[in-house]
Amino acid sequence: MNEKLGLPVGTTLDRFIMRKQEDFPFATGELSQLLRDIALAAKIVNREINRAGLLDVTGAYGQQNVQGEDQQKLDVIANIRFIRALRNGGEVCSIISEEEDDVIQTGNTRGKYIVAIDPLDGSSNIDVNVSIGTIFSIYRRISDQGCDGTMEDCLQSGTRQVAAGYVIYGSSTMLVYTTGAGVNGFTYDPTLGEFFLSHPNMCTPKTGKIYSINEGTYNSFPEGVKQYVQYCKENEYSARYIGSLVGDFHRNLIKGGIYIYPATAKAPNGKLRLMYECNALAFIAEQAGGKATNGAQRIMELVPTELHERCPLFIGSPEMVDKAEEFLKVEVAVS
Ligand code: P6P
Repeated sequence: MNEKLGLPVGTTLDRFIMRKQEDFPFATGELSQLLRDIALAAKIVNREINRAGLLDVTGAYGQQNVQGEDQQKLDVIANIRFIRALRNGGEVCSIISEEEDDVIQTGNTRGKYIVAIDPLDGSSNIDVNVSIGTIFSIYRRISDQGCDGTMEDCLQSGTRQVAAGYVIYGSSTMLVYTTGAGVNGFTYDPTLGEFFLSHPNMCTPKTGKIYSINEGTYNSFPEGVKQYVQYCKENEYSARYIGSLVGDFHRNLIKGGIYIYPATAKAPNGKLRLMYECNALAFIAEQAGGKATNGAQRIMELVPTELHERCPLFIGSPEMVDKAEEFLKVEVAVS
């Protein structure tokens, strides 16, 4: 009985960040503080999501974002929470948000970092209690401190990310992030208001039997994607698609699988956004041993030209992404 008394509660996110900072002798703590600012906003958004049915925060906000998508009330709330946390934290000079047409200048002209964020992805699922998420990328500014961030600061390739991650508001709330030295997952304990390390050194299986794609748009898929979907059916893979990228990605990261959002008739460049969805998850996937491409090129090597540009996404277990690309190459060869 005695051995059960006083068991350690585990490693908090704060302590983990501080320990990792010690691994970077020249680290001055700004990135650590920035990660804490994101975690704080995630705790606040988590609280509002968990009470969504009790507060008047479900349903449509009544406006569309720059993407022409109907904003949900929680989209707007999450956007406010993350922008406020990043502005007040002082480490970020500029923010690219799915919910904002233009770059948000925080006024922190000494801030060394840029954040690209989807404050609440999959928000159409809020009203039906399906997992949703926040996705973020962190870049170091290129321009000198002392002024607002520039467009060059904002439009950097994914290979220049210094950190990236997501929060999944699901059966439990988790924050999963990388600074380029592996992927670690933290589970939120609302009774203590802390994230605790629960998934150290996350590695994705090299292959799997789960494929995630919206087959409702099958008829307009590129031929190679149609061939790969048929290959999955012939091999009796499991089709798992919940309409929430973070939920599908997180499941596939742990169990092995592939998520595909290809070019379609309705979305000729795919639906997902390069700066604040694809790059962040590509960094996580690669750091966990996975792969992320647009069907031909590594996502993180794509050179962005617009804040809200879209790209096709093939992401997950490396052998599954390779197999999908084999079918796409055959399509190109015969076309
Ligand atoms: P569709 C949510 O809007 C989202 O950006 C992702 O979270 C999700 O995977 C995808 O779009 C769903 O799109 O066209 O299949 O409904």
